[in-house]
Amino acid sequence: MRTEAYKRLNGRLETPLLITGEGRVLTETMAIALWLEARDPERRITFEPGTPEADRLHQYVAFLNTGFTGAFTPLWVALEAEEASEEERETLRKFGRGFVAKRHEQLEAMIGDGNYLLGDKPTLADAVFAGVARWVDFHEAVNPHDYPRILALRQRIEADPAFRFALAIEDGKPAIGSGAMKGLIPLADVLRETSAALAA
Ligand SMILES: N[C@@H](CCC(=O)N[C@@H](CS)C(=O)NCC(=O)O)C(=O)O
Repeated sequence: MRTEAYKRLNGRLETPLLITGEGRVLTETMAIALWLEARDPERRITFEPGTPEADRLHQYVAFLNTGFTGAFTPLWVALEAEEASEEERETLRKFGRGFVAKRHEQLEAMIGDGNYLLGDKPTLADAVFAGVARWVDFHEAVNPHDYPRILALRQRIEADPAFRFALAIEDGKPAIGSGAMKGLIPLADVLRETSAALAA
């Protein structure tokens, strides 16, 4: 990802990044979420724009993408800042753990009695949640058992065959999905083809 080729697609060198069927590049989680919403007329993972359910979906995705995700920043910096002293790293870790705990308390209070964030079917909000919630294990930021609703939601999503399929693909392991995924293209090929298309 930290290459000149990737930089041409996203100058901020961040994921996620979507290349549409027409070859347009779209970055930023919220923009990609809204792109998906606009292409989900059957409302399998979203709700009809303008309805209270759609507003709540946007609220969840925004909270997860800003406050919840952002809380982990000091922990990532503690891990990645090459010039930081051990004392600075410990300070960052302390603040990071505090921020992550606060956002967990807030999310725990937001979660209702449904099986998923917005009732009884998994939506885009659950997908965004699942992508970030697992950072807790990596950083050992909080004790997951202190947040039983969040833990139960994670376990429910992580048991879903679609989640397990995505995880296997991410890990390069063999997996059988529903057939919706058409294939996996090496990043180098994507970058070469997209950069050439953008330059043309
Ligand atoms: N505002 C961006 C933030 C994206 C972001 O923070 N991506 C992280 C991974 S989830 C990243 O690519 N970090 C690059 C790095 O750490 O080098 C969005 O919502 O898409």
